[in-house]
Amino acid sequence: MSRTLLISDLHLHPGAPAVTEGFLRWLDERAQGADALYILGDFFEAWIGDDLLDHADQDPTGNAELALTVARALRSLADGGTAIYLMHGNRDFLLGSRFASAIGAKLLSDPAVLNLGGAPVLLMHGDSLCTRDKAYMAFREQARHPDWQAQVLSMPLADRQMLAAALRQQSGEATSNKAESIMDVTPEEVLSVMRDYGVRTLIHGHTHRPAQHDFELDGEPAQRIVLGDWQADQGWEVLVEGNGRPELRCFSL
Ligand code: LP5
Ligand code: MN
Repeated sequence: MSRTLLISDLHLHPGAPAVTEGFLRWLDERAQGADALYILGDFFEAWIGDDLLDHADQDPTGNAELALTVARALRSLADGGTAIYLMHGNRDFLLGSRFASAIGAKLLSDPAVLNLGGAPVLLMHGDSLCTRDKAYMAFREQARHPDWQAQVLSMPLADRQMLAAALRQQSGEATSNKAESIMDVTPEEVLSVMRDYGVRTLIHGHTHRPAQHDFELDGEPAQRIVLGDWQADQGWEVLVEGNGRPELRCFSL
C-alpha cells in the first residue's frame, strides 16, 4: 500500500537539538520506505540563503552544520526511493534550488495541488490565508519580491544573520500585540482558495493550531487539516495510506 507523509513547521535551529534529533529518528522510523514526503514550510527557523552550505566551517551560529546534517539524512531518504517535496514557509522562503537538489527534493509552489487517491488535495504553508493580518501581508509582499530577495542575497552572510535576527525581533514584538483571531486563517479566504482550485481538502501549517476542521463547501463535505509545529517532545504528520483519507497524527519524539 502506498504511503505519503506530510509535515510542516519543524522550525529546525541549533538551539533546539532535540527537535533535530527527533526528526532524524522520525526519518529512520517512519519516513523510510514512504512513497512521498511533503514538507510544507518553516522546516527551518530561519533560512538566509543556500550559500550558507559552503561556510559550515566559518559559521559560528551552527545553522550551516545543522543544514548539512539534515540535508544528508534527507538525501539518503531520497536515494532510497522516497520522492521529497519542499514548500516555502514564512521563515524559509529563501530556500533555493541548490538546497532542494542537495536533498534530492523538488521545490513546490504555494499553493500546490496533489492528487491523493484520485481526489485533488490543496497544499499550502498557510501564511497567505491570514489576510486579516495586514502588516504581515505587506511584509510578505516585500519579502517575496525577487528584487528584494536578490538584494538581500547579495549581502554578506554575517549581515544576513543580523537582518534575520532583527526581523525575528520585530516579528516577535508585532505578534505579541496582535489578536489571536488576526493570526489565524481568514475563513472566507479558505473557502475562496478551495473553490478556485476545485478541492474539498486543504492541508496546511503555519498557525500552529493543529486540527481537522470538517465543514460544508457549496453543499459538499470538505475538510481543512492543520499540521502542528514540532516541539522537543512531540511532532505532527499527516499520513495517507493507499486510497485512504488523510489522517492527522501526533506522536512523541
Ligand atoms: O514568524 P512569526 O511566527 O514570528 O510570525 C509570523 C509573521 N512574521 C514573519 C516574519 C518572520 O518571522 C521574519 C523572520 C524571517 C527569517 C528569515 C529571513 C531571511 C531574510 C533576511 C535575511 C537574509 O513572517 C508575523 C505574523 C505571524 O506569523 C502570524 O501569522 O503576524 O508577521 C509579522 O510579524 C509582520 C509584522 O507585523 C510586520 C513586519 C515588520 C518588519 C519591518 C521590517 C523592519 C526591518 C528591520 C530590520 C532592520
Ligand atoms: Mn509559518
